[in-house]
Amino acid sequence: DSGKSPRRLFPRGYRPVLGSPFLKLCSFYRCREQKYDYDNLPKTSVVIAFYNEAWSTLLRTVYSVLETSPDILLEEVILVDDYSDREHLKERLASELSGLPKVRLIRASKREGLVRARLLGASVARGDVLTFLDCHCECHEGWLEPLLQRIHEEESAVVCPVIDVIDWNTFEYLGNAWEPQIGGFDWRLVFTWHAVPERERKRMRSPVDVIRSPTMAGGLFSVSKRYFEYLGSYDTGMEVWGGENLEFSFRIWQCGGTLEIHPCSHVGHVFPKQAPYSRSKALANSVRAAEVWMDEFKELYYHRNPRARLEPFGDVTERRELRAKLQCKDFRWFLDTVYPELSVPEDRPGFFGMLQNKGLKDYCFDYNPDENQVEENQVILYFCHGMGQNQFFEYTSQKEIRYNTRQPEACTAVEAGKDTLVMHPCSDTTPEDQKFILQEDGSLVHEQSKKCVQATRRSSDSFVPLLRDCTNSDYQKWFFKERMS
Ligand code: UD2
Ligand code: MN
Repeated sequence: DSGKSPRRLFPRGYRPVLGSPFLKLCSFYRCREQKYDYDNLPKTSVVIAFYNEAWSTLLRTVYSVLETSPDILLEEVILVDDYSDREHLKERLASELSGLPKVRLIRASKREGLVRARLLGASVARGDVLTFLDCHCECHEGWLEPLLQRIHEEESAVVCPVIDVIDWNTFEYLGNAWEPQIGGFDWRLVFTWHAVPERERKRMRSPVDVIRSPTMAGGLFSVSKRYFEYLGSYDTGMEVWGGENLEFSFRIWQCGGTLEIHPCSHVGHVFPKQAPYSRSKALANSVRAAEVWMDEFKELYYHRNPRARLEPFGDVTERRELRAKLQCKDFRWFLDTVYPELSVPEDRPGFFGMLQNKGLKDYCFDYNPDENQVEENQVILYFCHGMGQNQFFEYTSQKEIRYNTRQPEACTAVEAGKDTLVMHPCSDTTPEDQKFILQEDGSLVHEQSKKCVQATRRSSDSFVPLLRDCTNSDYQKWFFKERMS
């Protein structure tokens, strides 16, 4: 944040890294050959909401839009200040921008959060297409044309660029070494990235065709202004940050639109390691999305995040009315048709939640994929906390003890000759070493070895489940509990 005008903080003539899979290579060359119908493409208003952003990243975003967008396609750049209080974003920013063509700065009169800040920008936009960007981006040559071309062809398409990575420490444009990834979510309603599935590769007519994506990351996309309004723009009951990306994604698909990523459009983004504001509203926002769009599947979310069920989420009547008015499809249709890769838990009553021991009271199965545990991927026992997450397991009708809170899903297994419980990838047909029988009396028998899972001391203050010869001990008795009582 040196204070100097960053005329060119981004590398000139940057080209994405080659050497990755087929699709990427083909699209790289084919994208450069694309011809666009400039005279007939719609013009766009670029809307950038910001809250307390650093000077250099904010200006880098603005200058890169101006330098990479063909004049004829760019109506204006609307910066929306979401009631920032940092000094450099006051008069100094206004004067920096005042000399720039097409750039408008508007300010919220109170903190609105990103949803209402973006809508404030959209409400004054004059272009036919709205293009939303985060305030720490760098647009890459040729980023805009494919987005507008696609919307010109199909008004109900909502189109995202490929999001390249800008390094959080060095601000270097790292690009995207692999082919584009698409968006999904896990059952905590956290956004996830995935490889393009085989069925989608088959559907694509060429390497420069759009890639359909079940969800979007949220920050970077173009949408016809008229279609955005038809779809009900955003849920204005959502505060600050989070949840609006999944809500909008569900709504686009369920109400008849398509959500796509254009492999020829690239925009870099600084993925924040920490945000300049609290993100505690994300939970309520996600609950609003679940309550309006997910039908009975919202229960799968509540099971994995019991706090969500208790979170006050305000009134969603109007959003439900919108759903009825637009005659949107149900969530089962979305899962079956748009996101068949997502495995849908069974959650049979009595067979999900904390897996608690009877002898070692208050201790539960616990699996933390992020933490380096004594043995890799080992299941441990920890004080039952009732918060779902790392202590949420599901016993399936396929006899698996599944961890399906996050992706990738994992299944409890015992390797041949060992006595520790570890998590392995699940598969469509359950491997023998992943089968457990939960008996009426609470015994948990590993089917292959015929041994019982027993709560066992590992050190003075830590416990693990291990396979032992079956006895009638309470340390070998287990039961599922949905919440703390
Ligand atoms: C991702 C999205 C982001 C948004 C978010 C979920 C990308 C690259 N980013 O988080 O756009 O969808 O998921 O909500 O897809 N802002 C305000 N007011 C606020 C808070 C934020 O104007 O109260 C602005 C902020 O300055 C930024 C944008 O909203 O321009 C998104 O916020 P972020 O960059 O902190 O979110 P990010 O990228 O972690
Ligand atoms: Mn961002």
